[in-house]
Amino acid sequence: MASMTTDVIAPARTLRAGFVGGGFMAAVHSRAARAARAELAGGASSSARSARDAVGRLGLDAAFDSVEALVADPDIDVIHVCTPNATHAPIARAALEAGKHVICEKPLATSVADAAALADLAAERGLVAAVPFVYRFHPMAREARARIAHGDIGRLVSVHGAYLQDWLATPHDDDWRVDASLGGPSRAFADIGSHLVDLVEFVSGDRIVRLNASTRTVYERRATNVDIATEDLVAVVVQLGSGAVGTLLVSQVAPGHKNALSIELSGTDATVRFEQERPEQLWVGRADGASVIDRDAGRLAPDAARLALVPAGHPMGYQDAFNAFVADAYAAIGGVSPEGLPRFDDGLRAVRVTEAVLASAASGAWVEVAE
Ligand code: SOE
Repeated sequence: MASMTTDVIAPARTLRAGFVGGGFMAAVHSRAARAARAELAGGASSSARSARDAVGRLGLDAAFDSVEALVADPDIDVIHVCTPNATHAPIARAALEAGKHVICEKPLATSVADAAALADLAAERGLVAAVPFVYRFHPMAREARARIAHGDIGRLVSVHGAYLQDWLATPHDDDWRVDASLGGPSRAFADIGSHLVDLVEFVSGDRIVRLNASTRTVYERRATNVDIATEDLVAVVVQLGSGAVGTLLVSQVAPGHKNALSIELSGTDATVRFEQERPEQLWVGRADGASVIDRDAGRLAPDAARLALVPAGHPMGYQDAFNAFVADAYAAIGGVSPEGLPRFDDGLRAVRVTEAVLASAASGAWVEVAE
């Protein structure tokens, strides 16, 4: 068997982690924190009662009556923010002001002004502040990035990305995210388009500089929400700094697609394609034929190999990527600087692109994306 990296970077010391929220994402974060050998010190939620419920389900040490009590606890090192989007900014700000490191769910904030203020505050205080753009932590996404950086595809000419889901595909499907007062003015793009933009920019090493977007709200009424203004789907044409062009399709109403994030980058010599639902492989196309590269650590770039925890043929997935992200964020708290850790600046970047998408959809015009 080929030699392989045995672990992602181990945390330098035992960290004490606190969690805000008790849903699907809090469960994913707490599993990752446990895998990174943190102490799961406690949790807070929208009420003392829901905190007790979340703490019981997630197996945390203590329930805190309020978010204020959690962030004020001097023994807690890092706060994971896993609440509805509109509350991310105030909770992350309170945690940073209390001197805590923060891992905050995306979108980092529901406006550029709030996201920029958070990125500035984290930098001012010298705290680690990370956003879980976890698809960066699939070994084969890193392999695609390493090959592009090495010049293997030639000059980048086009990008083709999609993020398709169907959990809101019928009018009976409903969720807090459709309500702009909880989820923010953008829904599908802020929720999953943000991952797509982050992955395209991370893997390509290029930046979207201009875009033209169309949004659609297919259902303005759902089971409980009415007068829904947030978008179900978005189609975007993009121009990148290098001169490459591309298209992005983001939909939460695409029947049959569960979590179909895919990116395809074509250069003058080759195309690479990564699909999140098939993360064990990378497709590489050339004019004289295509090949499928397996996640075999001994044959991968070092930055991809270090994330390969088990030998090829033993599938890794979403939770592994999440665990690697949290392990790297904790390593950063321990003083190292892991390659490719998504920080609040990257969270801000995604919010900027989201605002440009909404502005373009409203005006019909091309919009420049500010750096
Ligand atoms: C729901 O759309 C969701 O859980 C997103 O919020 C996550 O960021 C994405 O990774 C999977 O889908």
